[in-house]
Amino acid sequence: KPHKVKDLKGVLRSDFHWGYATAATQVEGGWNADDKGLSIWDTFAHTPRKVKDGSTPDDAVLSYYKYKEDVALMKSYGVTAYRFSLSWSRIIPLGGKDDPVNEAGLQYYENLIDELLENGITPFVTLFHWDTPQALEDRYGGMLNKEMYTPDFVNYARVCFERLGDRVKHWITYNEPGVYTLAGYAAGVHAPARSSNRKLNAEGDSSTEPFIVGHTELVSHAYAVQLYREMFQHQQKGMIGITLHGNYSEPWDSDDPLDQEAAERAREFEIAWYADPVYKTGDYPASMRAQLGDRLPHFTAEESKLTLGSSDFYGMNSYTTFFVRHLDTPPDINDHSGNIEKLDTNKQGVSRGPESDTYWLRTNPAGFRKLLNWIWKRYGIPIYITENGTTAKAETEPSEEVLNDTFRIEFFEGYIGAVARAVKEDGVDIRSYFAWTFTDNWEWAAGYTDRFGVTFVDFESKDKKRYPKKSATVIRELFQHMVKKE
Ligand code: PNW
Repeated sequence: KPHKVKDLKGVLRSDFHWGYATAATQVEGGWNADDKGLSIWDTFAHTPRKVKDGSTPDDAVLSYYKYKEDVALMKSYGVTAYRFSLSWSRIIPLGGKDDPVNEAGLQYYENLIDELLENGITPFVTLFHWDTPQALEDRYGGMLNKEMYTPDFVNYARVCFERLGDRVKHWITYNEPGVYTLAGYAAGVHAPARSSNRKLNAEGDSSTEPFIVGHTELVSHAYAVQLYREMFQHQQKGMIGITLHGNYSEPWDSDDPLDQEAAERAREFEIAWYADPVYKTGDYPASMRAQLGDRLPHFTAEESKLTLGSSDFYGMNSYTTFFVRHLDTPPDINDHSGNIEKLDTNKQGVSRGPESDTYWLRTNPAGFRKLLNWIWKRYGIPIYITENGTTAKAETEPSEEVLNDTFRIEFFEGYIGAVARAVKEDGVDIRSYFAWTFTDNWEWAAGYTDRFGVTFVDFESKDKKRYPKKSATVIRELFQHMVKKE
């Protein structure tokens, strides 16, 4: 029984959506099945030394083949909703607006959506979760080329609205545009692996490309939303928006005004970069313009008008909190964080939280609650939490100890409790919570080594056998307790 949340009975609205989130590349497998085209992640994973364990997502969790079994398991976990992404190159193998649509690819998503609906589970569908068609990357440099890319993305969106929009009422255009740009074009550790860091053997210019690509994401998002609103929303009656990633930043020295400013600047570079144009001003934050000058693109009047208000909700992904300290030196040309230093402890030596199995991720539910408040105060639009979760150390086999995943259980008790307290005590409007993630999966450049699932997957077994962890039960109990009964 949920003990730490006794006082939170029925505080979440009766139509609150909760469940699990996944992404096509991380779970589907069937990487070339039924005429699927390649994505930049297929290319990346098949390049030596890019992925930690040398693995590929060729098979992943085989959910392309096992979706019925997965929906049944999810139903046994009690969910009301499931968030997943569509693979663009499965639907349009060559990606472009004049390239053919692949019926077999669409059929898979129709089957999955129908299976969910028959089981009373609401689909939340992400159009883009990082898997740009390789053909578009080759043809014109993908998102580096806004003029070529935008019509192709809008055409892909149109195909999805036309074919799936009778059944899908919750659309997300982009997942975490900021992680895509910084990991793919600055750090260079994600596809398409561009970076100024020549040690990576990469091409690219990290002082400009992340901001160019970010601008393409915002503008193409805005045009896809305009299309949905003008051509589909009236009849299909769905909602559409974007999901942004943000961790919380706390000042290293909470009494030092320079560290307080640095923490706010870090939040602006990480979150307001995308959120201010969409929800607040139609333009980038002043702190970014001040540091980056013309390396940050300028919105045309039309782009600005179209971007402001282009999301029906705030889609929020967040996992952790950092301490942030100001720097006295001028910003590096390849800095994307607002000229700050990120630290694991504050001035008093307090840790940002217990370590997971993922280097950047530590448990910190208090920071999550502060972030919910920061977003609510700055943007004032209903928040849909679309990802939140953790790995845990030493989950290597489905032993009794591993399946009784205490570390993950404590993470979810803390964070889901923080959601309910933000609603009850702080008055934040929160409408959904999707835990990351349903099963262990292919964690991008970390391969199969980082396990985020509430279901253990035996990747050695031919059929990727699934073993429920206890956290799945705890999450169900938490929401059964906290969601108001009609
Ligand atoms: C998200 N960070 O990525 C993605 O949406 C998922 O596909 C991914 O599996 C999940 O979180 C766990 O990594 C992130 O460094 C990657 O703060 C990096 C960060 C946050 C989210």
